[in-house]
Amino acid sequence: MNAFFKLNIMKSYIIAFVFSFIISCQNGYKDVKPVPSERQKNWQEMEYYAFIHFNMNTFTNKEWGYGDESPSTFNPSELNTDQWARIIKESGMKGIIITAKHHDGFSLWPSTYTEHSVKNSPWKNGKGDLIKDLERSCKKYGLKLGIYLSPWDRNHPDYGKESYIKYFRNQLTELLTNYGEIFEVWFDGANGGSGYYGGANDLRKVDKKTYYDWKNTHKLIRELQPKAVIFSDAGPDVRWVGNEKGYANKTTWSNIYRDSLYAGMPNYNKFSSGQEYGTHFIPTETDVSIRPGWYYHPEEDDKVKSLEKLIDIYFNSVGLNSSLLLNIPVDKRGLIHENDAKNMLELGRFLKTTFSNNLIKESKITYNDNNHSDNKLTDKNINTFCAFKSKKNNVITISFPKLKEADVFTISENINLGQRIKEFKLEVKLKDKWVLIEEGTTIGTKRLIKFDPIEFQYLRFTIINSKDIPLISEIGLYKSPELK
Ligand code: FUL
Repeated sequence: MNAFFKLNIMKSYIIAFVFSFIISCQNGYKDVKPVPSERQKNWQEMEYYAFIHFNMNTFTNKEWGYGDESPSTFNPSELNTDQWARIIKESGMKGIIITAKHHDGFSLWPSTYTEHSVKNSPWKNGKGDLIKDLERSCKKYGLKLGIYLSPWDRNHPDYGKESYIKYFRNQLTELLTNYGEIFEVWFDGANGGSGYYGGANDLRKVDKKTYYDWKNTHKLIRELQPKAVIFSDAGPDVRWVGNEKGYANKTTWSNIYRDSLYAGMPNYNKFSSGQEYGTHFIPTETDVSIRPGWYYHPEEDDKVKSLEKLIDIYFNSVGLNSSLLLNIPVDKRGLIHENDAKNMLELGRFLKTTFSNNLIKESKITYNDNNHSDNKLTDKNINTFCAFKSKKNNVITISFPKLKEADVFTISENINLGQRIKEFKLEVKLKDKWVLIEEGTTIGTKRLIKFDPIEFQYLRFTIINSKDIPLISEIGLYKSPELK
């Protein structure tokens, strides 16, 4: 290679290096990979949204239908998607994910690819389209719409064969082209087993790793709905928290070694806290039902989770670097039951009141390294943040001119530049002594710390250890309303 050629290669290396450095630096701070995609950033802002399990099982009083149910069984008497959307909106949620098709294969829209759908039900004389109704109601109430399409179909004769994948993608295409913008596509990990399968009544097992050819299904979704996040145990955008109780892990890294995961894998929950050095950014979603079952069962009318329980779930999901997908089992009438509505609305009011007044705005904020300007931490903008100078022992101190009562502390990292914090503690000064309120590990998008109401003048938050210099976007201190 001659000298001229070598020089040119070196030049292009230098240009590429400078260019990638510019790209990876925002506001002068280098990101710590992996970082969220645009669609993940938008999704992450939603925090709290509804799941609706309403389908054939609502009418057969089951959790999992076999696939042999007659479409004539689906017959809600007062179905009103506006009622769902109004209550969900008033409860403070940002969207709705609907079970368009559950494992029994019944489709809530008049799919052209199957007879097993609302088009053969008595509801609206077979002229109804529940997904269309819901799309309209979501628009009316300013909510986003998401779709649950079960990969497992116990009705379809081809389930287990290659031809079923074509059917699955055809249905997906209908859902992703006819109902406006979809914010999330939800794929269940439960698949393969006994079923009706068009009358075969047999057992069909599939290789969960390979059968669905997920790579090409994801490609299709990206083409049809580029802004939608895709959920499954393995992501690629949002992953399962690993339990259905409503509780995220105390340690939750959004980073994970994605290639070690697949949907429906055994012992999934072992991976649910993520890994500090995971290669992909895939935050968790916490799904839980407001009742014991996912579907409506009249015998559970008095088993709706209480306000206290729902608050605890909210703080342990949204407050642990996850999102909360709260399931509402719509009843046989096609309405959110009064008992569920009551507790959902109470939670909405509680959250609204709690987070309406950030007491930190009345305080003076100081930092151990004097490197910051205050208002960045309370402006509700993730892109304005405080960067510390070192990775260890950074302290934010909050001082009030006189005693203040509070019981909730919140803190957020600028995850757009990568999740970093791995150890922290929160203390308040009582009678000249620092008293520990909470110590923990990860923060990520949001950490909510709830403690017994306490009066104090000084509070300090110490970021003990961090992967790289911590970038803090927001902090908050609140006093929640008393529960009656
Ligand atoms: C599970 C399903 O099998 C349940 O029926 C429900 O849909 C839940 C959200 O996911 O895996």
